[in-house]
Amino acid sequence: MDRKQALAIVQPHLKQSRFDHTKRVVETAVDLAKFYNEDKQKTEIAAVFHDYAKYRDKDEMERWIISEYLPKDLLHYHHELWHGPVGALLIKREVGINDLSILNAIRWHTTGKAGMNKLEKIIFLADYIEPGRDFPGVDKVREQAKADLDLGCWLAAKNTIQFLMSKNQPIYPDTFHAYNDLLITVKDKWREDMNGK
Ligand code: DGI
Ligand code: FE
Ligand code: FE
Repeated sequence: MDRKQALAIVQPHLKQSRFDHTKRVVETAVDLAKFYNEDKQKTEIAAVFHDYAKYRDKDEMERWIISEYLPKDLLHYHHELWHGPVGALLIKREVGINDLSILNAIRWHTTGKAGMNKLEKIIFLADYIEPGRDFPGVDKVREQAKADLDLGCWLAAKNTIQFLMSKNQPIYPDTFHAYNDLLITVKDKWREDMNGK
């Protein structure tokens, strides 16, 4: 499946504005994939389908979480978090994509998690920094994304946590786990830098 075919499959599932966002995420993710040596085709497909389930009915997503092997604690958090894990499941079922690395990148794209691999980090970050985003602090994250993938993801997780806290919103534990895990990596690099200079 190439990018064009994938976009044609996803389009009917999205509003125009979400489809435009998706195309920008694809461009951004492919850019990062080139920069960080990730497989271009996998990156493209993961990016195209990352928000596949964004407009599924809340009750339908709830039923999938209950009936399938998905983390039940999701039900105690905002339904905005469900479209990643449910999306991964539905893309496998409805589109027939079986590549686990693609499915996992989609699954974790909203919350992140500890121990993300390169493709997971690229989709997580591209979704945050695509040129249509105007989150507070996003320009700094864009800058860092090209300096260091882990630093970019860490800043994105940090900003999201700060934003959600400022709104007194609950935060899914995997987002904290992503933040903590990336912080260790980032700190190790800072230490190396300081020793090397
Ligand atoms: O689907 P998108 O709008 O492109 O972006 P997304 O998949 O990152 O999810 C959207 C929102 O989910 C994001 O703006 C913040 C919100 N959200 C709610 N609770 C949490 C959360 N995001 C994270 N990372 N962790 C949470 O616990
Ligand atoms: Fe999303
Ligand atoms: Fe998105």
